[in-house]
Amino acid sequence: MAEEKKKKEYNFREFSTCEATIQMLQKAAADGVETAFQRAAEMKACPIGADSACCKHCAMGPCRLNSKDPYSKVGVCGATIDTIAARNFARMVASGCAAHTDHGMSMLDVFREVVNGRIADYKIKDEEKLRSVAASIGIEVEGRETMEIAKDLYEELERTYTQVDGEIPFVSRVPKKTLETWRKHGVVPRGAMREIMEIMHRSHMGVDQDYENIVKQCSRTALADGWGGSMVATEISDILFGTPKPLVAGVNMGFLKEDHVNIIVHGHEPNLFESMIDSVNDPELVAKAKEAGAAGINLLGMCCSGAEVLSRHGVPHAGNFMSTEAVIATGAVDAMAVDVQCIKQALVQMSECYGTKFFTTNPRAKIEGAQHVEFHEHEPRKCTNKVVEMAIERFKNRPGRVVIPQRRDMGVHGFSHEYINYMLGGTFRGSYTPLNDNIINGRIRGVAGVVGCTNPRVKQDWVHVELVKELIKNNVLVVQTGCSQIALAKAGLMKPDAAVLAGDGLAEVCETVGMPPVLGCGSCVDNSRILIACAEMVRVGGLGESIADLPVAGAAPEWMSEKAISIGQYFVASGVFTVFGVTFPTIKETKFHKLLFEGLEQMGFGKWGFAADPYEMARMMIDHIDKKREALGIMG
Ligand code: XCC
Ligand code: SF4
Repeated sequence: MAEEKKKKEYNFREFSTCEATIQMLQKAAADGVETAFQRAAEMKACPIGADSACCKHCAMGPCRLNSKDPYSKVGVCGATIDTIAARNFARMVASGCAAHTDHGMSMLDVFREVVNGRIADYKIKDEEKLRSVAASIGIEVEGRETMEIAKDLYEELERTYTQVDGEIPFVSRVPKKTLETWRKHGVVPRGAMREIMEIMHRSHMGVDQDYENIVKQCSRTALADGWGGSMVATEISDILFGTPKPLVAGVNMGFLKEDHVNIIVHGHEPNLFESMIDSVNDPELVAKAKEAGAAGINLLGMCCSGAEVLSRHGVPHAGNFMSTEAVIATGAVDAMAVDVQCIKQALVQMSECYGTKFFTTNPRAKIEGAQHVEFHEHEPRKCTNKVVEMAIERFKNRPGRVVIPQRRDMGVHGFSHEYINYMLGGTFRGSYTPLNDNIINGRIRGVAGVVGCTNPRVKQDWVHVELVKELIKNNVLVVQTGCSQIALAKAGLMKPDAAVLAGDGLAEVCETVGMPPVLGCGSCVDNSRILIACAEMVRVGGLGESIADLPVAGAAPEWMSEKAISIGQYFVASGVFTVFGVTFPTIKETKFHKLLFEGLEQMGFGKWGFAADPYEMARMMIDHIDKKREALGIMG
């Protein structure tokens, strides 16, 4: 049977549009190694699960309802399709929110120890950012010492997690009218721990069985992610490691170097990466690498922490989520170190096949068969030095042939919300700011956030790239994060000269400012930068009073993770029309689906949309933007 599997022929061009990935998938197949693309092709998605029509919340079940006729049956306890789907959705939000907020909490832990003087390896690098974040939540900054402010900031931000009553600190950044909508519906988050606990409780068997009420808690929990945990992760990372400013950096597998010791860091929390940067630049370790016959040590990122250091320091990025197995097939990766989230268990086996040293580093995320070298923020270099040493060892004894796809894509990355404000902000042109002005005068039709994963159920990168091309062609400025940003970087859209692909109005703005039509903002927690940019657009004026009034839309065209659902829900709850591709975990003819796709908008929130086709997705987003423009009286 296994033999038969290996012989099966695939057309790898159907799996991906990333040439480097295709080349490596072909190589892996020739080497007899299987990847997620083949596994997805062989394992059809479960149709009942895809429709979210099953429940396994208790041992009277699991209960399966009928997707074709969803109201024809109920679960053993009597749960309806709306209850079951809403509860399943709630648990996705809970898990996604937990991932981002736990990441934010790790950052806050490091920050606390830096402030207390117990961590020497990191320091407050961006004092200006520290002051502006503190001021934004009402901490006095005038004439005060940095460390005093930092202590207060730590204490305030801890409330994002631990507060049991009241509102999380960053609601101070939410436009007044948006916040009023949240208060009216009782969805202002108290603290992330409380919201996640409550959503888990409410989705237990026999508790909340009113889908509308469940969706309220979904919003409250998701907002504790977007305006809570994710925002804390972004802001603290900026304070400790520097706020990104645009820089030219490279993406793709061609940045692996055959004559160097190659190390990839893949995951989500920047701490590991920052210390790895120090280790690979340590003269002693560089000397060791040279002794071993290497020309030097070469560090690359993958997935979100990669997107973060790409934005922050210009460290090259090897590829997005669906390239993590493929890159190992190059044989050039001497070590891969991972921390948390989006790490395929299959990477361990893949690494074994190609002799890559694979390390887990976070106590939260061990993988059977992987070597665990634990990373501790108090002595981070112990871990990262060891990984470098092991990588050098592997370089000395590279087992197989090395094949590196010669693709390198340069582009501009690092658009923090501060920089977007600076670039398109100021009050020197007209009554508002150039961004708002250009939206009002119609040069820019609106702004779209295109974000999220890649997924082997669709052709890798293709949906992202086609959608974004269609949007900019129609004068919609695109902001990006995560794996989507990497897809567009590989397609060359992060270069200022990509403005030729934009409509006349957007192209003119890009040429005037010298920016690309697609702005890369960093990792998935950096979606919080997009929220802040939206709040700023409202604050500046001329585009309505709440985020729901703005001519903006969001999309995750190739999503796969529960984190994406949490992100989608917090954008929707913040007032943004958000379209997902691939599949959506609801049945169209149900009340729950109608609430997500229509009802929420009538309540003053945004709403969900779904389209698998990128052109249809673009049309939906542009129609929405036009509808908002019309309501603002700025049509045409
Ligand atoms: Fe993961 Fe964050 Fe999705 Fe990429 S985009 S597959 S969540 S790495 Ni965040
Ligand atoms: Fe079935 Fe209800 Fe138990 Fe879910 S909670 S498994 S629907 S009996």
